[in-house]
Amino acid sequence: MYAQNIKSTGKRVKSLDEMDPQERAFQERINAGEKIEPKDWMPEGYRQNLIRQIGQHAHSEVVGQLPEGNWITRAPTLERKAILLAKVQDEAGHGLYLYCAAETLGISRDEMTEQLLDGRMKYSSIFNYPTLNWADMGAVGWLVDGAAIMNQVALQRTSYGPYSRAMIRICKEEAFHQRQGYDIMMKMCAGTPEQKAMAQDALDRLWYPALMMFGPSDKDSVHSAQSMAWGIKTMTNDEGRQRFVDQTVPQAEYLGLTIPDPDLKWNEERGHYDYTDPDWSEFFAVINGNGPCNADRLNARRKAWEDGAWVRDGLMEHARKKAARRQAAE
Ligand code: BYC
Repeated sequence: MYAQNIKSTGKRVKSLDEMDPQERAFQERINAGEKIEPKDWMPEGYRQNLIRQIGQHAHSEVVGQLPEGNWITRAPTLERKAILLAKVQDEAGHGLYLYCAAETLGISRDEMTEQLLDGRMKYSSIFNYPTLNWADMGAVGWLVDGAAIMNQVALQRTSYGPYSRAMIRICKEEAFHQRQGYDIMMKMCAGTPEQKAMAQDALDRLWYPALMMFGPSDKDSVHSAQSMAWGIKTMTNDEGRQRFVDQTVPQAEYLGLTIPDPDLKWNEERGHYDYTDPDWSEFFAVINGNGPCNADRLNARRKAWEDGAWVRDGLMEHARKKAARRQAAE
């Protein structure tokens, strides 16, 4: 795969012959399917690209708690409340695994947070859409976690060891998240006509934002060619999106819901569904800070960071005193 144009992106990456010996040895390890570990030599571009992707992924997990956290107090039953609470706690844990994986590349969590708050780092576009009612909790679990897991299953094979191991743990929990969302949708679709209409409305609003989670179309993807050559990504954005559509259409049929795409149809020749792409101008507006909830999400993160300053300061002071005591005893 390396040293070729990724057909759809047209972006070219270096061939083995164009690499210096160290870079070439690194690329050969990747091509042989070896994992790269934190103390191994790696090209600076590999390190930076991983920090970008893992950092964004970590921020997405943490920001992703906001739209669902909003519904914990309003869950319709004690059981639903307990399940949603557990799911939102899992997202916090996923964020922590991922921040730790990024830290092995030489960036601190404080730096990543600063970069999020000043706009240098992104988080997933999907969390810039509001969750308006309980049906959205079903649709988020079903579609958003469904899209996330489709991407993350592929990332279990990523070339960087700490990221790959974090993904394996995360995928186990993510499968439960997707099922709990689908379970809410099943309940609502078997309920009153009003409940089924709420489920359809949630699908109508979240379908295209879920498709956007896989990133821009391959021809507009900036990083795919190099990330695929380095084994950071193991599928392109359009491949992931197609897999998600193929998996989700039969699930919508089972629920008796209609995907909001009049041109969606099975293509016998390709062995896949044909579908309509999202509105890419909306996608770029959202990732550039102009989605419906961008300001709210960042304000919530900023407030949490500022309100937590005394805890971080206290922990640092405690660590400093402990180290000083240890040193005095030696
Ligand atoms: N949203 O070159 P491209 C979850 C940016 S959360 C925002 O194709 P790449 C969950 C991209 O960063 C799931 N930005 O990028 C949590 C780049 O901009 P920069 C989160 C996006 O990285 C709680 C530019 O567009 N999952 O599981 O090769 C509750 C060009 O894109 C998006 C991950 O983060 C987007 N959707 O491919 C429930 C998975 N798409 O950085 C669920 C890890 C693209 O140059 N990430 N951009 O300024 C990936 O797999 C890849 O980063 C992507 C994009 C496939 C998302």
